[in-house]
Amino acid sequence: MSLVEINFDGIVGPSHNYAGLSIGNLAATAHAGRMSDPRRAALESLEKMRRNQALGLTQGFFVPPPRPNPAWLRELAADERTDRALIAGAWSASAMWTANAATVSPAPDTADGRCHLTVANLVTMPHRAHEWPDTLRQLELAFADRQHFSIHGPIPACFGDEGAANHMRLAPSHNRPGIEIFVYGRHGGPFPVRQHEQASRIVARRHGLDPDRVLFAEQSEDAIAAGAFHNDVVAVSNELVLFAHERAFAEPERLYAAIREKFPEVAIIEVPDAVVSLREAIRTYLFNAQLVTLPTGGQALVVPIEAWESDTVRSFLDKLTEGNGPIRQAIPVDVRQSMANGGGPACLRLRVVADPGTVDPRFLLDGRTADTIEQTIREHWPEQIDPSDIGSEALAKELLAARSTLVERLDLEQLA
Ligand code: SUG
Repeated sequence: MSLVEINFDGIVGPSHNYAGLSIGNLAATAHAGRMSDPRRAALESLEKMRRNQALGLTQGFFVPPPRPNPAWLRELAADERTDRALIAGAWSASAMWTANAATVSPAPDTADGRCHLTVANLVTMPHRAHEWPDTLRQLELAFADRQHFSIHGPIPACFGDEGAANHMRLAPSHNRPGIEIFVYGRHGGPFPVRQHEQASRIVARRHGLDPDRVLFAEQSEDAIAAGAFHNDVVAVSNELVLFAHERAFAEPERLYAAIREKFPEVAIIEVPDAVVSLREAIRTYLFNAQLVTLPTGGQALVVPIEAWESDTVRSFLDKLTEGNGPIRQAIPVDVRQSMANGGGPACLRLRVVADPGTVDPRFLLDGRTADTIEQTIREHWPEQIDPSDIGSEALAKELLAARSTLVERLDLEQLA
């Protein structure tokens, strides 16, 4: 059995829009009311998948859930008197950010030798709190092989859980035992804390992780207050590399010491505030990069184009990749439509370490599937959604039909 890292990207749904629903996510609130381009958004994210695959990486995907969510609108007893923000919540395409779909503990880390996934309850933001039932159905289908995977439902709603966006893993290679780091928030200044400590601890226990190989670290209040609503906006790890902003964690030295105790050979690349300020790091999403191991050796950082276009960040990246360190290459990608809602390259993917042969092949990308997805997007995704269109019955029908066409063409009618 060969365990590799598979990145499951969320195909951007046809309802992608800018309703500004995520308080504390500065990009999303700054773009509230702007016209969105769902077709472009979906094509940008598909292009990212194709490019990563061309690097020799294994690529999977999840399909968007039905939006506007008919079940959620029924539960809200929604009618013409209902608050517009609640209606917009039912229309959100936020499931595209699959880093928030689940927390994943690969088989080499768990007591029963299976890969464990806990679907994230996302309870802090109403527009995301109704994602998990559809996500769970999809995880149960994609990872139906019970010999290799164990899927857990959401943890109790009193503890906010936002999935892999607040979880990092360090291991000598993906297929060897590692340590798992759970990052939670306690204080967020003016903004809500979305990952609760108890949620992280419950996930670690459910997954059967060895307590000696688990670390819990508090995210710094500064980071959340500056707009890093998830840890993956200020830190990312891969194999034995941790790339983080100086102000990412409440007690960085303590965390780094605990990591070094387990893996003395770890490379911790901490970016000082004086080199790239927290504000610039969050504006450009430098850390919301995909840090990947290339089949040719060495690691690459797949960064948003916004980071590439910032003089400060670019000169940092040039120095980083010119040096003799583990990160050899920076690769810019254009996911501007997603970025305008606060979702960079790393938000758009869920990392699962698994043998691709144990995953339902309908969720793995190949050239033909990518062409089918592209054609469906070009034919059925709207070119524009004006936030004032949200609530329109005619548009709702069109969006649900577009999503159904995709699901049928991918032979995923179970998710209809
Ligand atoms: O939860 N934006 C998402 C962005 C998620 C980014 N994910 C990671 N960092 N892993 C969020 O804030 C905006 C949607 C809106 O406002 O309509 C939104 O939900």
